[in-house]
Amino acid sequence: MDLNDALEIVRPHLKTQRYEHTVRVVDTAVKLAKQNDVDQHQTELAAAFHDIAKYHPKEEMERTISSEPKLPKDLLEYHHELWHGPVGAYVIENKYGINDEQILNAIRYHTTGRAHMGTLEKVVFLADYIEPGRKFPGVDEVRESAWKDLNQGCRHALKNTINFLMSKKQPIYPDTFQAYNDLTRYLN
Ligand code: DGI
Ligand code: FE
Ligand code: FE
Ligand code: FE
Repeated sequence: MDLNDALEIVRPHLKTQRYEHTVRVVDTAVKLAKQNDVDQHQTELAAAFHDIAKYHPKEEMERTISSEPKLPKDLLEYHHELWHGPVGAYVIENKYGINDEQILNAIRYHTTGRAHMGTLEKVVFLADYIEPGRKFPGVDEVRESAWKDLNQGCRHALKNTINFLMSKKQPIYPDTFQAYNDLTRYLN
């Protein structure tokens, strides 16, 4: 499967603006991958598929999470925005036959991050945050750190997300804190 096959598969799952976001994430992720010695083909597939479940019906995602033993049940206690990563990885593996664990993990953890992310996971996580269409407050500073250092960029994006969620009095998924703590322990 190449990038064009992946984009053709994902396109009907998305609205136009989400598809355009996906194409920009691919482009940004490939640039980050080149700087960080990550395989381009894996990067293209992970980025192309990362939001495949974004518009899948909530009820369907809830059923998948409840019935699939490998999916963490605690997701159901958190905002449904967090479901499309793990469910997307499940769909990609079971419906489209992709069994590259690095690609699946990059899709699975693209929203929350987690402790001990692999380099491909970091690339997709950060590309999703900094792609040129993003207008979050503080995103330019994250862009600057991202191009200097992948780990600093990820920590910066996590910090902004945690601050943003706290300011809205939203619960924060444990993987998000663990991703932040993990990066903070080995960065200064
Ligand atoms: O799917 P995208 O919009 O491209 O981006 P994404 O998958 O990173 O989703 C971003 C949304 O997820 C954004 O509204 C913030 C939210 N989010 C990220 N981490 C957490 C979170 N929401 C909660 N409640 N808890 C988290 O830890
Ligand atoms: Fe997403
Ligand atoms: Fe994200
Ligand atoms: Fe995205």
